[in-house]
Amino acid sequence: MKLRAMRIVLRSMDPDQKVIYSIVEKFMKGAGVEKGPPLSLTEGLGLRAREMISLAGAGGKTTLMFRLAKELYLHGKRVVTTTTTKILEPASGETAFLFIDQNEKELKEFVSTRLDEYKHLTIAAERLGSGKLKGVSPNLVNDLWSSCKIDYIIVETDGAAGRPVKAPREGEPVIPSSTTLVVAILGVDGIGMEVNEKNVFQAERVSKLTGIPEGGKMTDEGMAVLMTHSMGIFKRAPSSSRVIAFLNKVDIPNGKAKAKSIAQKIIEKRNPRIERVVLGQLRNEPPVAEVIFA
Ligand SMILES: Nc1nc2c(ncn2[C@@H]2O[C@H](COP(=O)(O)OP(=O)(O)OP(=O)(O)O)[C@@H](O)[C@H]2O)c(=O)[nH]1
Ligand SMILES: [Mg+2]
Repeated sequence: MKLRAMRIVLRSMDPDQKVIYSIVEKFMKGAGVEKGPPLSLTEGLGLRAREMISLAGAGGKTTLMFRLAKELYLHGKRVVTTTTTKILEPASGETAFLFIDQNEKELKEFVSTRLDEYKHLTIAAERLGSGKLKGVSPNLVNDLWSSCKIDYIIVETDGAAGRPVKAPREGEPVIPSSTTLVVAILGVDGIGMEVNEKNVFQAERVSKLTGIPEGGKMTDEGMAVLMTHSMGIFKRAPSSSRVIAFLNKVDIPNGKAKAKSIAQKIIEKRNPRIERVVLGQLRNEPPVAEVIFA
């Protein structure tokens, strides 16, 4: 068994098994066994053969959406990217084709007839003046999922105005009910930031949930509360969906240590919905730095 794969197994084992495997792992390290290949996003997120993936939170949703779509596209999958809120218009190279139409029937017709040709389509309802695209209804996303031959739909379901930390407002995130996997994202650069409207999205709500006063500094505990609280990042995740916590930007100075301390606090909170914590660096290689199983 490859060393990395073994670490992943270790976290979900009973204590006796863990001891035995730890010994084997130490032996393999000592014997100079090479580390397994870096994890892809598909492996890190534990994606199944077909998924509707909803992205919520702050600090990397759009970056994750297009990076994951590219990875899946390169593996020959049929992928649709879209949003139920707003996204920045994809740069050239981020999507094979961008189709914009306010008429949902037209959008559906385009996906069902052209996805085989393009393999990756981004769809939206409208181009907004701000360089952003207005998204589609969650009903359309559900409809596409049930009626078109799509391997993966990736949906940005939340907005944070570019900040690394947020607390959702009433009605956020807008997660389609057929979602199979919710990826709840926070940027680890949020740790140490002053909780104010400039740094975090919805500072007042963040303060209320975490107990950190406005003007105080965000902590690892505060980030873990935002991730795990019933009114936190993955609120409104359908009960049938899996949930993964994704701590992004571990490439920043001290980022991995920050991410690990948040991950530790998340695991301690034992939220039964969170199946794993992924430490990510979406603008670097490899995109998955580590996976910690709850
Ligand atoms: N250092 C670093 N920066 C990143 C990483 N991933 C994303 N970013 C940057 O973080 C900022 C926010 O990323 P987005 O992907 O736009 O985040 P978002 O969650 O979609 O943000 P909103 O749509 O505004 O809610 C951008 O400037 C990205 O370039 C990363 O892994 N490391
Ligand atoms: Mg975005």
